[in-house]
Amino acid sequence: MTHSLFIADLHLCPERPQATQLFEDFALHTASQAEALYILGDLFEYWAGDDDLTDPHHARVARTLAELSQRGTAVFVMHGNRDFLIGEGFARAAHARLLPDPSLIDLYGTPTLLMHGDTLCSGDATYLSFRAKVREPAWQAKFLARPLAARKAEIEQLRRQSEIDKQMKSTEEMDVNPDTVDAILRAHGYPRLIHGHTHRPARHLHTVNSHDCERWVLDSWYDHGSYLRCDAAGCTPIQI
Ligand code: LP5
Ligand code: MN
Repeated sequence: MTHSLFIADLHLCPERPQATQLFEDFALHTASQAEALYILGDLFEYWAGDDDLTDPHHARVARTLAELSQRGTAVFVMHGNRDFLIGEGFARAAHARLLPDPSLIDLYGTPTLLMHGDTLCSGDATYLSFRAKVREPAWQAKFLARPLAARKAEIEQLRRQSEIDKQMKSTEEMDVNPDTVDAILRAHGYPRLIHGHTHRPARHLHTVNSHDCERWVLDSWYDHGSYLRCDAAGCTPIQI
């Protein structure tokens, strides 16, 4: 049956080669049977700019996606909070299309909203002000003009700071805000919602203005791989 697959939060990096191997096996044996593969953010542990395709690990991931696309599966990539600097250079190398966040698609007759999920965590004020800054085109142009090694060093520093900050945040602060989810569902005509980011895989039901909306949260790829398979009959989460 015609179907599409959804993944997020793989956090691929040279330091965890098993995850990259798992992703390659998944791409070429499982995703290649699907009509489309949607990567909803944080494919990489972090992305310092498309010139980082000189890293053999990153080039290998792009080649895998390009091969998947050549075998007939459409590949879509959405930015996550770790890899929002992915640009057209990566998209070209991976034969992928960059998807805006949010994107509303018709998934076998069911309107489905795709997001990374970070903007749903509206209680995380320090993160959201950081996000607003680094999503400014002028800030990005200035950052990308710096040497790659300096950018990577700054990102490593930021990663450490983020881990410290997260220890001071509550679980609720770092999870989605239910009112924000309801507002997004209302604004988009009560679709199904699929997102990642929180690493809390689940199926939730939101009843908004008497409309029942399904919300799927994708799993991360730390201990194992996982994907959501959707066809005209519905969606099923699968661990690998
Ligand atoms: O990623 P995760 O899930 O662990 O945590 C996120 C939020 N953290 C981040 C930071 C990323 O992990 C770091 C990698 C980003 C690479 C981007 C490349 C280009 C930018 C380079 C800038 C130097 O996204 C975390 C959330 C959590 O999700 C849950 O939703 O809480 O947010 C934070 O921890 C952010 C802090 O609260 C605020 C950090 C401010 C630090 C400012 C340092 C100065 C940087 C200069 C930039 C203007
Ligand atoms: Mn994320």
